[in-house]
Amino acid sequence: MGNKTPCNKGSGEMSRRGFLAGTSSLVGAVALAGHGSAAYARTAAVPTVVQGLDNGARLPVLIVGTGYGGSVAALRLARAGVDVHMAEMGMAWDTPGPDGKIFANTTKPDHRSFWLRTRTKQPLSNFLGFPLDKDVPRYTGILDAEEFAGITVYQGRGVGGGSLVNGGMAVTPRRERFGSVLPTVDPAEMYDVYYPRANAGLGVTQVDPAWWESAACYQYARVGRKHAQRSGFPFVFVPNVYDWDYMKQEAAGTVPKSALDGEVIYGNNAGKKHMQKTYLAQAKATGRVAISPLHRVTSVTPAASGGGYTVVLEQLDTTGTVTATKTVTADRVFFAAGSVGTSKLLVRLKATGALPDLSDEVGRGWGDNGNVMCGRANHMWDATGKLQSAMPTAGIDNWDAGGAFAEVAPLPTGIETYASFYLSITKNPHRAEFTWNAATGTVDLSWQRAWKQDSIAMAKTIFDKINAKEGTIYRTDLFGTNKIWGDHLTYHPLGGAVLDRATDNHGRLHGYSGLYVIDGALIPGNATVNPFVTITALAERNIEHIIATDL
Ligand code: FAE
Repeated sequence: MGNKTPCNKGSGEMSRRGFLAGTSSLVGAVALAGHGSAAYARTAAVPTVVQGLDNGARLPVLIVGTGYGGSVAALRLARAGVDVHMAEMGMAWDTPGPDGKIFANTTKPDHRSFWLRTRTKQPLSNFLGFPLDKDVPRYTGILDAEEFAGITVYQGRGVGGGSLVNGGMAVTPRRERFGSVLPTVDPAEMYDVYYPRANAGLGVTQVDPAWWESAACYQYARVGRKHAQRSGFPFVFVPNVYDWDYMKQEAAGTVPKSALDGEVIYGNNAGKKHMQKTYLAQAKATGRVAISPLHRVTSVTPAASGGGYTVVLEQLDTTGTVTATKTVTADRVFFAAGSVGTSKLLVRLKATGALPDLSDEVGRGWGDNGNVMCGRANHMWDATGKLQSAMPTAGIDNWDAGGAFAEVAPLPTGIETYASFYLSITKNPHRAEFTWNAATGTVDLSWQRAWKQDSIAMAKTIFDKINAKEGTIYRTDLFGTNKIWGDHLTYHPLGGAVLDRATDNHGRLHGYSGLYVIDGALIPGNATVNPFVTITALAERNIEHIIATDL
């Protein structure tokens, strides 16, 4: 397949540190440089979004949020004959900007990249000693870096939720580990019915191994495999929702590049099957699903008369200013605002008296999926490739022995970095709680930065050994200066309205009939792998039961 990156022959004579020093002047130009691209023709079909949510409307079902849980609920309810309205605080992401593209490039963040920030907050904040963040106009952009006292939680904002910004890694946990993920759910029904249903609905497939072995854009992953195997760690291929045929055409230069142009955390203009192309497209096809983007739900309380719930929504413009406040009545409300969104909303509604009878378990059991990041500096003969597909395909599984599953992640800077980069998911035991802070009128999260030390220790069971075997060192330039570990963040918030604690065993909130949680808030803090397949499968399980018994 074309675009093979030439090996940097002869460069082994240079020392690694010499290289790092020598290239530092390139960073501003290269790591921040855009990948020039011609006008882009949109290839994706997206659902028609209905803007018109009328003040005073009466709705059979309102779904708060349009990520994995919300989209599953919308499709299944609509197919069961129920009219559904979805409120989404983020944008529709169906209209190209002035550059002809819907989404911004990872190496060139702009106003579209961040949710209501005036300066970017990139997960990898530095490169070769240089800070990467820059000023951007405040806009309802796609990636929210939500800051709590001890952790920054990255989340997708827009129709499709996290599916818009994530790496597409679609991992079903090993069955023998499922008991720790969702202890009250029967593994047989999940592995026989709901995981297969979720994988099919999401369009999950595996990269063609023969192509992978020769593709220049996966040289970084092959180096990751070599190092893992030489240290005796199991290396596993991981499915993804990316369209591999499209990626092959990207590599051949016959279609506009997306994953091979580094696109991922600010959206993919092609190739990735995010929810707008899968569940939401099918939901739209029923004719029963309407979506209101830039509508943020702020209150849910029992209606004064006639049953159901009074729901208050703020309509936003793209600066985040509230332009209208609407009040509707919904017979049923599904909370699908993501682990953080749902938890914050429920904790506030309970504390402020809108839903006082919610369980005391609301807000508890939140975890970061044990996320911790690091990079390793390879020798010059182990180039990882200047062309790196932004879609990961593989991981190192040391869960049983060391409590860590490490995704071999891309570092798509457009230059040869000689770096291997990893996002580890670890068996971190700590769980935090969301609480209402009446003084500030906000919801706090009790996560402590020091708790990440457990995750670091688990990740080190893999990377200390690989470094010792390979004679290599950790990168210290990616998360600050002289800082090895990305221990300040998570991509995988889970919990806060845990299944069979804050809700019954199918997501019905205790205390109120007709209120449900159907997103990552149900999972008690750790999925042992990347979480969206489990969130989707659990939503499939719960909505089937709810449709059969409640509707
Ligand atoms: P989510 O997808 O977050 O959807 C919630 C939606 O609700 C969002 O669109 C919000 O804007 C919206 N919302 C929130 N509050 C309100 C409100 N008050 N009113 C109206 N709307 C609201 O929830 N997971 C994987 O399995 N594999 C990966 O490769 C992977 N990579 C990731 C990379 C990045 C950079 C990030 C940020 C996440 C990644 N994840 C990955 C995590 C994954 O995207 C996440 O677990 C799911 O998106 C969570 O799904 P939920 O349905 O819980």
